[in-house]
Amino acid sequence: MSHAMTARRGSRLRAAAAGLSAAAVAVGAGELVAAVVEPAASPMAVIGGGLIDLAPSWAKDAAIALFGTGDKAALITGIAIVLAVVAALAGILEARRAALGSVVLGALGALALVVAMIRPGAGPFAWLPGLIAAVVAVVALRLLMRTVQPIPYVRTEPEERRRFLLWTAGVAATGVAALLIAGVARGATRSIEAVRSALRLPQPARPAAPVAAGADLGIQGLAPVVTPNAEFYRIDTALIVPRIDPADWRLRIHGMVEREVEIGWDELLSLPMQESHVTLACVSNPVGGDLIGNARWLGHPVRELLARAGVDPDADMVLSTSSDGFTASTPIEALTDDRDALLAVGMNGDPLPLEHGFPVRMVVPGLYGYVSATKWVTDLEVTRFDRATAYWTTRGWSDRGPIKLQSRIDVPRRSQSVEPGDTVIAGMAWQQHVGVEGVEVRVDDGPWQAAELATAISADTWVQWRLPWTAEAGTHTIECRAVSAEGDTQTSEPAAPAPDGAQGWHRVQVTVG
Ligand SMILES: Nc1nc2c(c(=O)[nH]1)N[C@H]1C(S)=C(S)[C@@H](COP(=O)(O)O)O[C@H]1N2
Ligand SMILES: [Mo]
Repeated sequence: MSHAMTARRGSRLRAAAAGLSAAAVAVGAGELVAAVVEPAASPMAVIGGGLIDLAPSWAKDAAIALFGTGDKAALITGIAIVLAVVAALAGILEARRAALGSVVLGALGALALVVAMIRPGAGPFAWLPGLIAAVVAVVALRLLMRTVQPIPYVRTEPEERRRFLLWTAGVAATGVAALLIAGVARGATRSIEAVRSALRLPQPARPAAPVAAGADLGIQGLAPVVTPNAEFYRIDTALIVPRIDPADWRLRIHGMVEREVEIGWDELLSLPMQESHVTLACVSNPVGGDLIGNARWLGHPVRELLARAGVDPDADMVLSTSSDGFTASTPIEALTDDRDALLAVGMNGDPLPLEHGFPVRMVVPGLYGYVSATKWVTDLEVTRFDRATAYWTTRGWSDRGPIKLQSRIDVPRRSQSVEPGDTVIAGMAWQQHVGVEGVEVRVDDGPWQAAELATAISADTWVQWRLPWTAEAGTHTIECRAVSAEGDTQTSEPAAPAPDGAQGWHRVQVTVG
Protein backbone atom coordinates (compact mmCIF):
# COMPACT_ATOMS: atom_id res chain seq x y z
CA MET A 1 0.00 0.00 0.00
CA SER A 2 1.36 3.38 -0.98
CA HIS A 3 2.00 6.10 1.50
CA ALA A 4 -0.57 8.27 -0.26
CA MET A 5 -3.35 5.70 0.20
CA THR A 6 -2.48 5.12 3.83
CA ALA A 7 -2.54 8.83 4.43
CA ARG A 8 -5.89 9.26 2.74
CA ARG A 9 -7.42 6.35 4.58
CA GLY A 10 -5.97 7.69 7.81
CA SER A 11 -7.45 11.11 7.28
CA ARG A 12 -10.84 9.62 6.41
CA LEU A 13 -10.78 7.64 9.64
CA ARG A 14 -9.86 10.75 11.57
CA ALA A 15 -12.65 12.71 9.90
CA ALA A 16 -15.16 10.02 10.87
CA ALA A 17 -13.85 10.07 14.43
CA ALA A 18 -14.20 13.87 14.50
CA GLY A 19 -17.84 13.53 13.38
CA LEU A 20 -18.56 10.94 16.06
CA SER A 21 -16.89 13.01 18.73
CA ALA A 22 -18.80 16.16 17.70
CA ALA A 23 -22.09 14.24 17.83
CA ALA A 24 -21.26 12.83 21.26
CA VAL A 25 -20.60 16.23 22.79
CA ALA A 26 -23.69 17.68 21.06
CA VAL A 27 -25.99 14.95 22.37
CA GLY A 28 -24.43 15.30 25.81
CA ALA A 29 -25.00 19.08 25.81
CA GLY A 30 -28.58 18.74 24.52
CA GLU A 31 -29.49 16.07 27.06
CA LEU A 32 -27.89 18.02 29.89
CA VAL A 33 -29.80 21.21 29.04
CA ALA A 34 -33.02 19.19 28.68
CA ALA A 35 -32.52 17.49 32.04
CA VAL A 36 -32.30 20.91 33.66
CA VAL A 37 -34.94 22.96 31.79
CA GLU A 38 -37.44 20.39 30.47
CA PRO A 39 -36.82 16.63 30.80
CA ALA A 40 -39.53 15.79 28.24
CA ALA A 41 -37.69 17.86 25.59
CA SER A 42 -34.66 15.53 25.62
CA PRO A 43 -33.47 15.42 21.98
CA MET A 44 -33.10 11.61 22.03
CA ALA A 45 -36.55 11.19 23.57
CA VAL A 46 -38.35 13.56 21.21
CA ILE A 47 -36.76 11.96 18.13
CA GLY A 48 -37.65 8.53 19.53
CA GLY A 49 -41.17 9.70 20.37
CA GLY A 50 -41.59 11.10 16.87
CA LEU A 51 -40.47 7.76 15.42
CA ILE A 52 -42.94 5.90 17.66
CA ASP A 53 -45.77 8.15 16.47
CA LEU A 54 -44.76 7.80 12.81
CA ALA A 55 -44.06 4.06 12.93
CA PRO A 56 -46.55 1.84 11.11
CA SER A 57 -48.35 -0.54 13.45
CA TRP A 58 -46.57 -3.62 12.08
CA ALA A 59 -43.33 -2.06 13.27
CA LYS A 60 -44.77 -1.42 16.74
CA ASP A 61 -46.02 -5.01 16.78
CA ALA A 62 -42.65 -6.35 15.74
CA ALA A 63 -40.89 -4.21 18.37
CA ILE A 64 -43.16 -5.47 21.14
CA ALA A 65 -42.85 -9.06 19.90
CA LEU A 66 -39.03 -8.82 19.75
CA PHE A 67 -38.25 -6.72 22.80
CA GLY A 68 -41.44 -6.87 24.91
CA THR A 69 -41.37 -4.12 27.50
CA GLY A 70 -37.68 -3.51 26.57
CA ASP A 71 -38.94 -1.94 23.33
CA LYS A 72 -37.96 1.57 24.48
CA ALA A 73 -34.36 0.68 25.33
CA ALA A 74 -34.11 -1.07 21.95
CA LEU A 75 -35.40 2.04 20.18
CA ILE A 76 -32.92 4.36 21.92
CA THR A 77 -30.07 1.96 21.09
CA GLY A 78 -31.22 1.89 17.46
CA ILE A 79 -31.32 5.70 17.28
CA ALA A 80 -27.85 5.92 18.85
CA ILE A 81 -26.44 3.52 16.24
CA VAL A 82 -28.03 5.40 13.32
CA LEU A 83 -26.84 8.69 14.78
CA ALA A 84 -23.29 7.34 15.13
CA VAL A 85 -23.23 6.24 11.48
CA VAL A 86 -24.62 9.59 10.26
CA ALA A 87 -22.12 11.47 12.45
CA ALA A 88 -19.17 9.50 11.08
CA LEU A 89 -20.37 10.18 7.51
CA ALA A 90 -20.83 13.85 8.38
CA GLY A 91 -17.20 14.00 9.50
CA ILE A 92 -16.04 12.49 6.20
CA LEU A 93 -18.26 14.90 4.25
CA GLU A 94 -16.88 17.83 6.22
CA ALA A 95 -13.34 16.80 5.26
CA ARG A 96 -14.30 16.69 1.57
CA ARG A 97 -16.35 19.86 1.38
CA ALA A 98 -15.99 22.17 4.34
CA ALA A 99 -19.34 22.94 6.04
CA LEU A 100 -21.29 20.07 4.41
CA GLY A 101 -20.91 17.81 7.46
CA SER A 102 -21.73 20.67 9.83
CA VAL A 103 -24.94 21.25 7.89
CA VAL A 104 -25.93 17.58 8.37
CA LEU A 105 -25.25 17.61 12.14
CA GLY A 106 -26.86 21.04 12.57
CA ALA A 107 -29.94 19.80 10.71
CA LEU A 108 -30.27 16.87 13.14
CA GLY A 109 -30.27 19.29 16.07
CA ALA A 110 -32.81 21.49 14.28
CA LEU A 111 -35.00 18.42 13.76
CA ALA A 112 -34.92 17.71 17.51
CA LEU A 113 -35.78 21.39 18.11
CA VAL A 114 -38.84 21.30 15.83
CA VAL A 115 -40.14 17.92 17.05
CA ALA A 116 -39.75 19.04 20.67
CA MET A 117 -41.81 22.18 19.98
CA ILE A 118 -44.70 20.52 18.14
CA ARG A 119 -45.02 17.80 20.78
CA PRO A 120 -48.26 17.97 22.81
CA GLY A 121 -47.58 19.55 26.18
CA ALA A 122 -44.35 21.22 25.02
CA GLY A 123 -43.07 23.71 27.59
CA PRO A 124 -41.77 27.24 26.94
CA PHE A 125 -38.12 26.03 26.63
CA ALA A 126 -38.77 22.96 24.49
CA TRP A 127 -36.65 24.47 21.68
CA LEU A 128 -33.55 25.03 23.79
CA PRO A 129 -32.00 21.51 23.98
CA GLY A 130 -32.20 21.01 20.20
CA LEU A 131 -30.71 24.44 19.55
CA ILE A 132 -27.84 23.84 21.96
CA ALA A 133 -27.20 20.41 20.40
CA ALA A 134 -27.12 21.92 16.90
CA VAL A 135 -24.75 24.75 17.84
CA VAL A 136 -22.40 22.51 19.83
CA ALA A 137 -22.33 19.95 16.99
CA VAL A 138 -21.35 22.54 14.37
CA VAL A 139 -18.74 24.30 16.53
CA ALA A 140 -17.19 21.01 17.71
CA LEU A 141 -16.99 19.55 14.22
CA ARG A 142 -15.42 22.69 12.72
CA LEU A 143 -12.86 22.95 15.51
CA LEU A 144 -11.96 19.27 15.36
CA MET A 145 -11.63 19.42 11.59
CA ARG A 146 -8.79 21.89 11.97
CA THR A 147 -6.79 19.22 13.71
CA VAL A 148 -7.42 16.66 10.95
CA GLN A 149 -4.52 16.77 8.50
CA PRO A 150 -6.10 17.26 5.11
CA ILE A 151 -2.81 17.34 3.17
CA PRO A 152 -2.60 14.25 0.96
CA TYR A 153 0.67 12.51 0.05
CA VAL A 154 2.17 13.58 3.35
CA ARG A 155 2.24 11.19 6.23
CA THR A 156 0.85 12.89 9.29
CA GLU A 157 3.49 13.60 11.83
CA PRO A 158 3.13 11.58 15.02
CA GLU A 159 2.97 14.88 16.86
CA GLU A 160 -0.12 15.97 14.92
CA ARG A 161 -1.70 12.57 15.26
CA ARG A 162 -1.28 12.73 19.01
CA ARG A 163 -2.82 16.21 19.11
CA PHE A 164 -5.79 15.03 17.04
CA LEU A 165 -6.34 11.94 19.20
CA LEU A 166 -6.22 14.03 22.34
CA TRP A 167 -8.76 16.51 21.07
CA THR A 168 -11.26 14.01 19.66
CA ALA A 169 -11.07 11.80 22.71
CA GLY A 170 -11.36 14.82 25.00
CA VAL A 171 -14.41 16.21 23.21
CA ALA A 172 -16.10 12.79 23.11
CA ALA A 173 -15.37 12.25 26.80
CA THR A 174 -16.91 15.64 27.58
CA GLY A 175 -20.05 14.46 25.78
CA VAL A 176 -20.19 11.23 27.77
CA ALA A 177 -19.64 13.13 31.00
CA ALA A 178 -22.49 15.52 30.11
CA LEU A 179 -24.74 12.52 29.44
CA LEU A 180 -23.89 11.05 32.84
CA ILE A 181 -24.54 14.36 34.59
CA ALA A 182 -27.85 14.64 32.68
CA GLY A 183 -28.82 11.23 34.04
CA VAL A 184 -27.99 12.31 37.58
CA ALA A 185 -29.82 15.64 37.11
CA ARG A 186 -32.88 13.80 35.85
CA GLY A 187 -32.73 11.57 38.90
CA ALA A 188 -32.48 14.63 41.13
CA THR A 189 -35.64 16.12 39.62
CA ARG A 190 -37.42 13.11 41.07
CA SER A 191 -39.43 15.61 43.11
CA ILE A 192 -42.64 14.17 41.67
CA GLU A 193 -41.59 10.79 43.02
CA ALA A 194 -41.15 12.45 46.40
CA VAL A 195 -44.60 14.08 46.16
CA ARG A 196 -46.00 10.69 45.25
CA SER A 197 -44.41 8.83 48.14
CA ALA A 198 -45.64 11.46 50.60
CA LEU A 199 -49.26 11.10 49.40
CA ARG A 200 -51.91 9.50 51.57
CA LEU A 201 -54.87 8.29 49.55
CA PRO A 202 -58.36 8.39 51.09
CA GLN A 203 -60.08 5.27 52.34
CA PRO A 204 -62.58 3.89 49.82
CA ALA A 205 -66.25 4.58 50.53
CA ARG A 206 -66.86 1.24 48.81
CA PRO A 207 -63.90 -1.08 49.48
CA ALA A 208 -63.21 -4.06 47.23
CA ALA A 209 -64.56 -7.34 48.55
CA PRO A 210 -61.70 -9.29 50.12
CA VAL A 211 -60.03 -11.73 47.73
CA ALA A 212 -61.17 -15.27 48.54
CA ALA A 213 -58.45 -17.52 49.94
CA GLY A 214 -59.11 -19.89 47.04
CA ALA A 215 -58.50 -17.24 44.36
CA ASP A 216 -54.80 -18.01 44.28
CA LEU A 217 -53.89 -21.66 43.87
CA GLY A 218 -50.32 -20.89 44.97
CA ILE A 219 -48.71 -22.98 42.26
CA GLN A 220 -45.08 -22.18 41.54
CA GLY A 221 -44.68 -20.69 38.08
CA LEU A 222 -48.34 -19.66 37.88
CA ALA A 223 -48.97 -15.89 37.66
CA PRO A 224 -50.24 -14.52 41.01
CA VAL A 225 -53.92 -13.58 40.79
CA VAL A 226 -53.08 -10.01 41.88
CA THR A 227 -50.04 -8.64 40.06
CA PRO A 228 -47.58 -6.65 42.22
CA ASN A 229 -47.07 -3.12 40.85
CA ALA A 230 -43.40 -3.71 40.15
CA GLU A 231 -44.25 -6.71 37.95
CA PHE A 232 -47.17 -5.10 36.14
CA TYR A 233 -46.64 -4.92 32.38
CA ARG A 234 -46.11 -1.45 30.96
CA ILE A 235 -47.11 -0.40 27.46
CA ASP A 236 -47.23 3.20 26.24
CA THR A 237 -45.76 5.59 23.70
CA ALA A 238 -44.01 7.73 26.33
CA LEU A 239 -40.20 7.53 26.11
CA ILE A 240 -40.02 9.90 29.04
CA VAL A 241 -42.63 9.21 31.68
CA PRO A 242 -44.80 12.33 32.13
CA ARG A 243 -44.17 13.96 35.50
CA ILE A 244 -47.34 15.65 36.68
CA ASP A 245 -47.54 17.33 40.05
CA PRO A 246 -50.98 16.48 41.48
CA ALA A 247 -51.24 20.15 42.53
CA ASP A 248 -51.13 21.10 38.82
CA TRP A 249 -53.33 18.25 37.58
CA ARG A 250 -56.70 19.18 36.10
CA LEU A 251 -59.25 17.18 34.17
CA ARG A 252 -61.55 18.89 31.70
CA ILE A 253 -64.79 17.26 30.57
CA HIS A 254 -66.25 18.95 27.50
CA GLY A 255 -67.68 18.40 24.02
CA MET A 256 -71.25 17.13 23.68
CA VAL A 257 -72.23 18.06 27.23
CA GLU A 258 -74.69 20.47 28.83
CA ARG A 259 -71.97 22.11 30.90
CA GLU A 260 -68.19 21.79 30.94
CA VAL A 261 -66.73 20.34 34.10
CA GLU A 262 -63.22 20.95 35.37
CA ILE A 263 -61.87 19.18 38.36
CA GLY A 264 -58.54 19.30 40.19
CA TRP A 265 -56.73 16.79 42.38
CA ASP A 266 -58.05 17.90 45.78
CA GLU A 267 -61.63 17.90 44.59
CA LEU A 268 -61.25 14.49 42.97
CA LEU A 269 -59.86 13.05 46.20
CA SER A 270 -62.76 14.55 48.19
CA LEU A 271 -65.27 12.56 46.12
CA PRO A 272 -66.36 9.08 47.25
CA MET A 273 -63.74 6.56 46.19
CA GLN A 274 -64.30 2.93 45.44
CA GLU A 275 -61.97 0.04 44.98
CA SER A 276 -62.24 -2.85 42.56
CA HIS A 277 -60.04 -5.52 41.05
CA VAL A 278 -59.76 -5.14 37.28
CA THR A 279 -57.49 -7.07 34.91
CA LEU A 280 -55.94 -4.83 32.25
CA ALA A 281 -54.86 -6.39 28.97
CA CYS A 282 -53.00 -5.07 25.96
CA VAL A 283 -54.43 -5.65 22.50
CA SER A 284 -50.86 -6.48 21.37
CA ASN A 285 -50.70 -9.44 23.74
CA PRO A 286 -50.07 -12.54 21.64
CA VAL A 287 -51.72 -15.86 22.51
CA GLY A 288 -49.84 -17.10 25.59
CA GLY A 289 -48.27 -13.65 26.15
CA ASP A 290 -47.83 -11.70 29.36
CA LEU A 291 -49.03 -8.17 28.46
CA ILE A 292 -51.79 -8.56 31.03
CA GLY A 293 -52.02 -7.87 34.74
CA ASN A 294 -54.54 -7.62 37.55
CA ALA A 295 -54.63 -4.91 40.21
CA ARG A 296 -56.88 -3.43 42.88
CA TRP A 297 -57.69 0.06 41.62
CA LEU A 298 -58.91 2.94 43.78
CA GLY A 299 -60.84 5.68 42.03
CA HIS A 300 -63.98 7.64 41.42
CA PRO A 301 -66.50 6.34 38.86
CA VAL A 302 -66.22 8.17 35.53
CA ARG A 303 -70.01 7.96 35.17
CA GLU A 304 -70.53 10.37 38.11
CA LEU A 305 -68.47 13.10 36.45
CA LEU A 306 -70.12 12.50 33.08
CA ALA A 307 -73.51 12.83 34.79
CA ARG A 308 -72.37 16.10 36.33
CA ALA A 309 -71.51 17.37 32.82
CA GLY A 310 -74.79 16.12 31.33
CA VAL A 311 -74.09 13.95 28.29
CA ASP A 312 -75.86 14.70 24.97
CA PRO A 313 -77.89 11.59 24.05
CA ASP A 314 -76.40 11.70 20.52
CA ALA A 315 -72.87 11.14 21.86
CA ASP A 316 -71.55 7.57 21.63
CA MET A 317 -67.87 7.94 22.59
CA VAL A 318 -65.52 9.61 25.03
CA LEU A 319 -62.11 10.57 23.67
CA SER A 320 -59.70 10.61 26.59
CA THR A 321 -56.38 12.43 26.18
CA SER A 322 -53.22 12.20 28.24
CA SER A 323 -50.84 15.02 29.08
CA ASP A 324 -48.51 13.71 26.35
CA GLY A 325 -51.14 13.65 23.61
CA PHE A 326 -52.10 9.95 23.55
CA THR A 327 -55.81 9.42 22.93
CA ALA A 328 -58.27 6.55 23.42
CA SER A 329 -61.84 6.18 22.16
CA THR A 330 -64.15 4.52 24.68
CA PRO A 331 -67.80 3.67 23.90
CA ILE A 332 -69.86 5.87 26.18
CA GLU A 333 -71.94 2.99 27.52
CA ALA A 334 -68.79 1.35 28.95
CA LEU A 335 -68.25 4.51 30.99
CA THR A 336 -71.84 5.04 32.08
CA ASP A 337 -73.18 1.52 32.76
CA ASP A 338 -72.79 -0.26 36.09
CA ARG A 339 -69.32 -1.66 35.35
CA ASP A 340 -67.55 0.96 37.43
CA ALA A 341 -65.17 2.52 34.95
CA LEU A 342 -62.80 4.48 37.20
CA LEU A 343 -60.72 7.60 37.19
CA ALA A 344 -58.12 5.72 39.16
CA VAL A 345 -55.62 7.26 41.60
CA GLY A 346 -54.51 4.11 43.44
CA MET A 347 -53.05 0.74 42.42
CA ASN A 348 -52.83 -2.10 44.94
CA GLY A 349 -52.99 0.30 47.88
CA ASP A 350 -50.40 2.80 46.60
CA PRO A 351 -50.70 5.96 44.53
CA LEU A 352 -50.34 5.04 40.84
CA PRO A 353 -46.69 4.45 39.98
CA LEU A 354 -45.43 7.21 37.63
CA GLU A 355 -45.18 4.79 34.69
CA HIS A 356 -48.73 3.56 35.29
CA GLY A 357 -50.29 7.00 34.95
CA PHE A 358 -49.64 9.09 38.07
CA PRO A 359 -51.59 10.96 39.25
CA VAL A 360 -54.78 9.84 37.44
CA ARG A 361 -55.61 7.25 34.78
CA MET A 362 -58.66 5.53 33.40
CA VAL A 363 -59.51 1.89 34.13
CA VAL A 364 -62.44 0.37 32.26
CA PRO A 365 -63.31 -3.30 32.81
CA GLY A 366 -63.72 -5.35 29.63
CA LEU A 367 -61.84 -3.20 27.09
CA TYR A 368 -58.25 -3.43 25.86
CA GLY A 369 -55.99 -0.70 27.23
CA TYR A 370 -55.57 1.15 23.93
CA VAL A 371 -59.26 2.13 23.86
CA SER A 372 -59.79 2.74 27.54
CA ALA A 373 -56.89 2.86 29.98
CA THR A 374 -55.48 6.36 29.31
CA LYS A 375 -52.66 7.11 31.74
CA TRP A 376 -51.80 10.68 32.84
CA VAL A 377 -55.34 11.57 31.71
CA THR A 378 -56.19 15.29 31.55
CA ASP A 379 -59.09 15.61 29.12
CA LEU A 380 -62.36 13.82 28.37
CA GLU A 381 -64.16 14.92 25.24
CA VAL A 382 -67.70 13.63 24.86
CA THR A 383 -68.09 13.03 21.13
CA ARG A 384 -69.02 10.47 18.48
CA PHE A 385 -67.06 7.69 16.72
CA ASP A 386 -67.88 9.36 13.39
CA ARG A 387 -66.35 12.66 14.54
CA ALA A 388 -63.10 11.76 16.29
CA THR A 389 -60.46 9.05 15.92
CA ALA A 390 -58.05 7.92 18.63
CA TYR A 391 -54.27 7.32 18.49
CA TRP A 392 -54.18 3.62 17.56
CA THR A 393 -57.28 3.76 15.35
CA THR A 394 -55.54 6.19 13.00
CA ARG A 395 -52.81 3.52 12.81
CA GLY A 396 -55.10 0.77 11.61
CA TRP A 397 -56.37 -0.73 14.88
CA SER A 398 -60.06 -1.22 15.52
CA ASP A 399 -61.95 1.77 16.97
CA ARG A 400 -63.54 -0.48 19.62
CA GLY A 401 -61.66 -3.08 21.59
CA PRO A 402 -63.70 -5.48 23.72
CA ILE A 403 -61.35 -8.05 25.28
CA LYS A 404 -61.50 -11.48 23.66
CA LEU A 405 -62.02 -14.75 25.55
CA GLN A 406 -58.52 -16.13 26.21
CA SER A 407 -56.65 -18.70 28.26
CA ARG A 408 -52.97 -19.36 28.85
CA ILE A 409 -50.81 -22.22 30.13
CA ASP A 410 -48.23 -20.99 32.71
CA VAL A 411 -47.16 -24.42 34.09
CA PRO A 412 -45.32 -26.24 32.67
CA ARG A 413 -43.48 -23.64 30.61
CA ARG A 414 -42.74 -24.15 26.94
CA SER A 415 -39.71 -26.43 26.42
CA GLN A 416 -39.48 -27.02 30.16
CA SER A 417 -38.39 -30.53 31.05
CA VAL A 418 -40.76 -32.27 33.43
CA GLU A 419 -40.14 -35.25 35.71
CA PRO A 420 -42.34 -38.25 34.89
CA GLY A 421 -45.16 -38.90 37.36
CA ASP A 422 -47.89 -36.87 39.03
CA THR A 423 -47.65 -33.18 38.29
CA VAL A 424 -49.96 -30.29 37.46
CA ILE A 425 -50.90 -28.18 34.45
CA ALA A 426 -52.02 -24.68 35.41
CA GLY A 427 -52.73 -21.31 33.86
CA MET A 428 -54.94 -18.24 33.63
CA ALA A 429 -58.18 -17.51 31.75
CA TRP A 430 -60.06 -14.27 31.17
CA GLN A 431 -62.76 -12.38 29.42
CA GLN A 432 -63.13 -9.27 31.52
CA HIS A 433 -66.63 -8.13 32.33
CA VAL A 434 -68.08 -11.35 30.91
CA GLY A 435 -66.34 -13.84 33.18
CA VAL A 436 -65.02 -17.36 32.72
CA GLU A 437 -67.09 -20.43 33.53
CA GLY A 438 -64.66 -23.19 32.66
CA VAL A 439 -61.32 -24.18 31.17
CA GLU A 440 -60.63 -27.36 29.25
CA VAL A 441 -57.25 -28.92 28.65
CA ARG A 442 -56.07 -31.63 26.33
CA VAL A 443 -52.77 -33.43 25.99
CA ASP A 444 -51.58 -34.78 22.62
CA ASP A 445 -54.96 -34.35 20.92
CA GLY A 446 -56.58 -36.55 23.59
CA PRO A 447 -60.03 -35.84 25.03
CA TRP A 448 -60.74 -32.39 26.50
CA GLN A 449 -60.66 -32.51 30.29
CA ALA A 450 -62.31 -29.97 32.56
CA ALA A 451 -59.75 -28.08 34.66
CA GLU A 452 -60.48 -26.98 38.23
CA LEU A 453 -61.16 -23.23 38.35
CA ALA A 454 -59.97 -21.15 41.30
CA THR A 455 -62.50 -18.82 42.93
CA ALA A 456 -62.75 -15.83 40.58
CA ILE A 457 -62.35 -12.41 42.20
CA SER A 458 -65.01 -11.08 39.82
CA ALA A 459 -66.10 -11.19 36.20
CA ASP A 460 -63.75 -8.24 35.64
CA THR A 461 -60.63 -10.25 36.50
CA TRP A 462 -58.76 -13.22 35.19
CA VAL A 463 -59.02 -16.54 36.99
CA GLN A 464 -56.48 -19.27 37.72
CA TRP A 465 -57.05 -22.92 36.76
CA ARG A 466 -55.31 -26.26 37.29
CA LEU A 467 -55.47 -29.84 36.12
CA PRO A 468 -53.60 -32.77 37.72
CA TRP A 469 -51.54 -34.64 35.15
CA THR A 470 -49.67 -37.91 35.23
CA ALA A 471 -46.79 -37.16 32.91
CA GLU A 472 -45.36 -40.05 30.91
CA ALA A 473 -41.91 -39.99 29.33
CA GLY A 474 -41.79 -38.41 25.90
CA THR A 475 -42.68 -35.13 24.22
CA HIS A 476 -46.18 -33.81 24.79
CA THR A 477 -48.31 -31.00 23.46
CA ILE A 478 -50.69 -29.33 25.91
CA GLU A 479 -53.53 -27.07 24.78
CA CYS A 480 -56.21 -25.17 26.65
CA ARG A 481 -59.42 -23.34 25.84
CA ALA A 482 -61.79 -21.33 28.01
CA VAL A 483 -65.56 -21.27 28.17
CA SER A 484 -67.10 -17.91 29.02
CA ALA A 485 -69.87 -17.21 31.49
CA GLU A 486 -72.04 -16.59 28.44
CA GLY A 487 -71.37 -20.15 27.24
CA ASP A 488 -68.98 -19.30 24.39
CA THR A 489 -66.02 -21.59 23.79
CA GLN A 490 -62.69 -19.95 22.96
CA THR A 491 -62.12 -20.22 19.21
CA SER A 492 -59.31 -22.34 17.77
CA GLU A 493 -59.12 -19.98 14.77
CA PRO A 494 -55.82 -18.13 15.15
CA ALA A 495 -55.64 -14.36 14.64
CA ALA A 496 -52.76 -11.90 15.02
CA PRO A 497 -53.09 -9.05 17.56
CA ALA A 498 -53.94 -6.47 14.85
CA PRO A 499 -56.51 -5.07 14.45
CA ASP A 500 -58.57 -6.08 17.49
CA GLY A 501 -56.70 -8.67 19.59
CA ALA A 502 -55.07 -12.10 19.20
CA GLN A 503 -57.11 -15.29 19.33
CA GLY A 504 -56.58 -19.04 19.10
CA TRP A 505 -55.53 -21.74 21.53
CA HIS A 506 -52.36 -21.56 23.57
CA ARG A 507 -50.23 -24.63 22.94
CA VAL A 508 -47.04 -25.65 24.74
CA GLN A 509 -44.68 -28.49 24.06
CA VAL A 510 -42.89 -30.14 26.96
CA THR A 511 -40.45 -32.97 27.31
CA VAL A 512 -41.02 -35.46 30.10
CA GLY A 513 -38.10 -37.58 31.30
N1 LIG B 1 -51.01 8.12 28.03
C1 LIG B 1 -51.04 6.87 27.58
N2 LIG B 1 -51.90 5.99 28.13
C2 LIG B 1 -51.94 4.71 27.70
C3 LIG B 1 -51.11 4.28 26.65
C4 LIG B 1 -50.21 5.23 26.07
O1 LIG B 1 -49.45 4.93 25.15
N3 LIG B 1 -50.19 6.50 26.57
N4 LIG B 1 -51.16 2.98 26.22
C5 LIG B 1 -52.37 2.23 26.51
C6 LIG B 1 -52.18 0.81 26.30
S1 LIG B 1 -51.96 0.31 24.69
C7 LIG B 1 -52.25 -0.10 27.32
S2 LIG B 1 -52.26 -1.75 27.00
C8 LIG B 1 -52.33 0.34 28.72
C9 LIG B 1 -51.22 -0.28 29.55
O2 LIG B 1 -51.27 0.18 30.87
P1 LIG B 1 -50.07 -0.15 31.85
O3 LIG B 1 -48.81 0.31 31.19
O4 LIG B 1 -50.36 0.53 33.12
O5 LIG B 1 -50.06 -1.66 32.01
O6 LIG B 1 -52.22 1.74 28.83
C10 LIG B 1 -52.94 2.48 27.89
N5 LIG B 1 -52.83 3.86 28.26
MO1 LIG C 1 -52.01 -1.92 24.65
